[in-house]
Amino acid sequence: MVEKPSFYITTPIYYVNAAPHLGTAYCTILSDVMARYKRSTGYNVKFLTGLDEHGEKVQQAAEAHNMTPQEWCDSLAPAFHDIWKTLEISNDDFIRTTEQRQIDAVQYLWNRMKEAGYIYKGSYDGWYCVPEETYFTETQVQKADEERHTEGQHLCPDCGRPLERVQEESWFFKLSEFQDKLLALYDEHPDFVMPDFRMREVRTFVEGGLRDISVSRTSFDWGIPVPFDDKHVTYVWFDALLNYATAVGFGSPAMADEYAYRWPAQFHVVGKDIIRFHCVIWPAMLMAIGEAIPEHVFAHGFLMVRDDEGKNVKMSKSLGNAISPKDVIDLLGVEGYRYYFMTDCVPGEDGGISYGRMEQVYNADLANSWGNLVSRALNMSAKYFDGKTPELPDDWAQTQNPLRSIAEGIAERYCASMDVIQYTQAKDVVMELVHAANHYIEDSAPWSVAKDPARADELALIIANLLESIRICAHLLAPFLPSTSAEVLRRMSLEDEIDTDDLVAMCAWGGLKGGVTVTKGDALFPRLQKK
Ligand code: ME8
Repeated sequence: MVEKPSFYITTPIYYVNAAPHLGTAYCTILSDVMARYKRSTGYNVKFLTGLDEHGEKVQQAAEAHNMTPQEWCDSLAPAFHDIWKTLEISNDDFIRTTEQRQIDAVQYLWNRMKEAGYIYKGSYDGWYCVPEETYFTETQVQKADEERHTEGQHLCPDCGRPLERVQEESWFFKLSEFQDKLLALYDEHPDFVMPDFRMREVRTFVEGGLRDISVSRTSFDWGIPVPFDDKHVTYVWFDALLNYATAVGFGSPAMADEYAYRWPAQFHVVGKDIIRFHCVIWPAMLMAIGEAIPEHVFAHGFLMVRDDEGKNVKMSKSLGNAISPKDVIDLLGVEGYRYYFMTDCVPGEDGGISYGRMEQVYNADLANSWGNLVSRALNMSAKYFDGKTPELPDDWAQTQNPLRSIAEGIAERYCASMDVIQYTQAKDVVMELVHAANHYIEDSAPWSVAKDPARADELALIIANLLESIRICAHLLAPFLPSTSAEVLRRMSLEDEIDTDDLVAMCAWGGLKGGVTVTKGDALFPRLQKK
């Protein structure tokens, strides 16, 4: 048997400084849709998410709650597991950086780095932003302070929060030696960073020159000890980035086959805030120890809240405009939630979200179009064909009709968008068929055809064309609406098609089963009423 190709996709591992929020859920659903889509197109997928549990930020959050860092992490981890389960996240693994596998891998990394000659001991004297877990030089801070007129206060150039002065002995990683190699990587793989405009930003940054980075700390102890210098703990990002390799067996002799099969990853999905770590530091770390570089880093934008004047503002608790995942689930249900964020926010760009828009998208696409189509077609089939799909002649699928024309090549067009995470476009491809099918009902008026027994074959064909369109759309919508699609297929007695691994073949016109039970069922997406 030929082994399926591997597709390895990851989300960032989230800090356990607070409960999961809409932004972390957005990134995780984005990755989940890709994982589900790839499973349906014949890949053996590994989808990883997890938690970033070390570092000063987590230690401070624990102290603020009178807990040890480990107790604090253990107390928050279930909230992440729960929300991912609720949101139908299909991850195959969940890594926590306090697990033994990560400690072993990070210590192995240190030894490999030392052997390769890319680390050295020095002393760090500069600024540190704890919320961002990022170092800044004197010059960077001065420049940002001047621009912001901070009146002598030193604030983080990225997030604007107060900085900490750090003066300590530290191990350094020779990042400065990787400028040319990184530029060569970007030249050879222009889609290493997606979308394009992010690739250009990364290149410009690297062209500006790279400095060695401090990768260990001595002023606190919540981290993985450096194996040959136990006064030092690993800088949280040097630890966190490695999680992607750890989870597929980096450094573990027992997992050598798995590592060979899975590594490098196909996609790291991250937010735009952590691009430099993933597109500069991470590939340089891998180059230093001679490991393969991941194929793509996809950077998504941030969720912004649309205010009353239609302007996008950052979602924040202090502005009082933060929306919690639970609020959205209460309004739209889990499937409506997934559909809204995946099809209405353009991946890669900042997304302006609002309750008004959520209701609009839900009602227009899910209640009035998709839900309504399924309900009308299934009802008519059950009503006119005695609770069944119509009995069909062998050649029924050869007959030309407007739906069949749209369905031809639909899976290929959809895949072209899905492969590059253009979900909004992929959704438009499917919706074209959904809308056409709704129009087809009006145009063909099955209720009048049904009145004339002489037109029974015509009626069977109309209903078959509708059901076949629904079958295809259910498959294509499955990554966004997994439960709904499974339910639609079950209602048409097509349970064996759920979880297909050959989407394109599955979407070829003509797969409908004739003469099998059809279940009407409840409305899939009841219309939201204006409050
Ligand atoms: O950075 N809109 O973890 P983190 C969309 N531990 N996405 C958002 C968002 C928003 N408003 N706010 C956050 C870390 N995110 C590190 C990662 S990986 C080796 C280590 C998402 O908990 C976005 O994907 O701060 C961002 O990159 C991620 O949450 C940061 O999560």
